Amino acid sequence: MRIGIVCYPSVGGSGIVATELGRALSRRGHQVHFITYDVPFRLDRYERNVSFHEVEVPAYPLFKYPPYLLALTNKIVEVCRMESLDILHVHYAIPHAAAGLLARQITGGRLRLVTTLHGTDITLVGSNPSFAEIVAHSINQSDAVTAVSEYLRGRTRDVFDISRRIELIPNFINVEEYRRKQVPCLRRRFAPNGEAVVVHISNFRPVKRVDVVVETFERIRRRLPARLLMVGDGPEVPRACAVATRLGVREHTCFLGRQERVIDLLSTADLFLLPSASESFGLAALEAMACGVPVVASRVAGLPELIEDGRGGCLLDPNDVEGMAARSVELLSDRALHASAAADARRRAETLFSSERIVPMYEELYERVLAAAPGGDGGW
Ligand code: GMT
Repeated sequence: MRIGIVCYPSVGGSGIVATELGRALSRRGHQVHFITYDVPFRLDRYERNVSFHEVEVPAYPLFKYPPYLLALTNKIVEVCRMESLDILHVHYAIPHAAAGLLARQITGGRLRLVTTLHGTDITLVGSNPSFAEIVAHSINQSDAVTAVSEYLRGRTRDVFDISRRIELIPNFINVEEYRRKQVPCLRRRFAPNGEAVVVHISNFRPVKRVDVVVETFERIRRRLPARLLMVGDGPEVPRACAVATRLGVREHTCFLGRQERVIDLLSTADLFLLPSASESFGLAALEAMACGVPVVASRVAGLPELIEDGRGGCLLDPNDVEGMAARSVELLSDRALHASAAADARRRAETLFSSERIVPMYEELYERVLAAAPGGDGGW
């Protein structure tokens, strides 16, 4: 198949999933065309069957807001004509699904539009009255729609008037690439005296509750020696730093900023903290699990679909900081318990969320959509 993929190329779960999907599809013999405003950040080397088409948004003094939607639509149309795309798969509804619809209309032909909903495109941003009508319309008019968790599928139906079937296809990970490695030099650098290493990775937005990460860590440190690695960048970094200083754990906390390759860092970690207010899926937690890192997280949104409480991780009320710290200390102070949680986490990633299991679901969806009449219901 000739498949166009639209996504946000910056660091973020939806872009990572779209890029990994494209790479996996190309290895399975499909022609994949990324149509994005920058090279997706995990697309860092030449890959057979993969091309990149840059969306350039022209600046003009009249434009207070750069017309990204129009430039993207125009590029999709160009690529569709040049490469005879069969499928356009857009990740993150805003504004990618609307661009896809418009491009399908302009090309007037056989292009089929698949939209994958990732989370905040529905929960935080999409439900904003400024976007709700266009998001609902784009979902209803796509040839097929997928959501990354049962939670997100339900929320989408609750928030919008949806007539279209939404398929559940969970996020996935390349479990061959994401596995624990030996990195003794990093371990020595971050935990020179044998401290426990606690990690958090995110885009440091308010929904991630990075202040709670630091508060939990401070409570862990009251009971055992530990270091905290904060990986990623975003608006809440200064707040997390201020909380660490106020609680007296700043010197035990490393802010590492944006990191392209997190496997080495996760291989150094003993525990992953994710006390988010909401998480449609929680891809960063899956990356940790694949590297054999137990996860302590909030029992909210899609996280219970990813993490099994008591096996490879723990789920707690998002406000139960003391509970999160207590469960973390339990895991970090009992070697046998930790080893079995690490093995459970890895096993769950392998059995339920491997690319071998999930990528064929997308292929099968594309085939059904191509076999159905245009504007049909994805072959159902
Ligand atoms: O968190 C965001 O706003 C960014 C968004 C993204 O593009 O990474 O994250 C969402 O999509 C990810 C990939 O499907 C999910 O793993 C995240 O849970 C989801 N974020 C939220 O629901 C808050």
